[in-house]
Amino acid sequence: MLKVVANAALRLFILTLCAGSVHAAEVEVTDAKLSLLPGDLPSAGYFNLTNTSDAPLVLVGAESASFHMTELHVSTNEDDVAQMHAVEEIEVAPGESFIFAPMGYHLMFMHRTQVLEEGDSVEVVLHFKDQQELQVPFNVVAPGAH
Ligand SMILES: [Cu+2]
Repeated sequence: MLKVVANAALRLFILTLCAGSVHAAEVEVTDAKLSLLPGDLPSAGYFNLTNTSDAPLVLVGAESASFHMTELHVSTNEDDVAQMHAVEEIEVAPGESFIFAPMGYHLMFMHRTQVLEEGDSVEVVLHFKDQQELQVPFNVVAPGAH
């Protein structure tokens, strides 16, 4: 019994104090960053998503009160032409991680609703299949910062 209580306290500790990192029962998000471009250019969200459950995890979208529109995107490079496409959903197998990174999968944040600058934290809600959702703070960084 004591051990269970100790574990619960530790989880809460992690949740509260580790910026850019959130641990929930079945999904773990780490290294959440929002790469901010000047003006009202779209900004990209990068993070690592780990499925710690024993069932497939399906990300179906995201939203943030700081932007009017947020989409799942993938960057492609066909015949040396860089393009982006919207993605309907991303499935992560049990125990696997999926990395959102430059030149690959990313969240695309469009039309900000408030002034943002480096060092800010933006709350993003990740939507999963079956109505599950997870709120994650993204650290606002300069483009190219890692
Ligand atoms: Cu994009």
